[in-house]
Amino acid sequence: HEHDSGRGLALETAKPEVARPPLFQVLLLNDDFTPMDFVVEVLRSFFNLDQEQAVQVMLHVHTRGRGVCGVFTREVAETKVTHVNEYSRSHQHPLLCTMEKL
Ligand code: NFA
Repeated sequence: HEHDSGRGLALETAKPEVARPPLFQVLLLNDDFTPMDFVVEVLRSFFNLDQEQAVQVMLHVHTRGRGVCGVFTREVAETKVTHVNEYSRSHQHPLLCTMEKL
């Protein structure tokens, strides 16, 4: 019978490297209509930011046009985008959430 795996001693003992999944930024886009308090509430409830972080990100989006809410794997990012956009629409606000590969 054959018992040699053929990998050899060096590879047999090597640390198993685990592939890191691609990461995606989730962003909010500025608009002229969504209330600042609503954006802060979104950042706190969907992205787990505290009040100070949420106000900082909201003001960054307000002044620069767009800003990063967080960095996630693909499925988590897609779910955040869908939930934030459905929540904004359900409150009749035009706030837009998007994602971009890092
Ligand atoms: N620009 C919006 C306002 O002046 C606030 C806002 C900030 C909207 C961040 C969207 C994103 N009411």
